[in-house]
Amino acid sequence: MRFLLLALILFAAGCGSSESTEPVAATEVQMAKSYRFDPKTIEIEAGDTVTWTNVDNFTHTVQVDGQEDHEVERGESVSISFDTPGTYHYVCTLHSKDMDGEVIVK
Ligand SMILES: [Cu+2]
Repeated sequence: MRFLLLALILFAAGCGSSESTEPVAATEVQMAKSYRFDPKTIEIEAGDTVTWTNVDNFTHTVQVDGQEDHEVERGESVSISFDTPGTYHYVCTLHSKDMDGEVIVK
């Protein structure tokens, strides 16, 4: 019985780390293999700067709330500051079906 309980807890933890959209307190987002933003939803403080780094094998972009589209080639990164609290939706305009996320500014 104890073993079963432990297995269930490990299973739940495993699920949480892979495809979770729970906000993560972070200012670094990876454009991970393949076609993913990781973590997808982040939570920051007003005035923080978020850096997206492309570690995938393809060029991606970061466009926040329909504003300027930043192209990020393999191995490069882009940094954007958020001064005003709110929830900002961002997307890779090249792969908008697969790649999007949110920045929650407190
Ligand atoms: Cu992309």
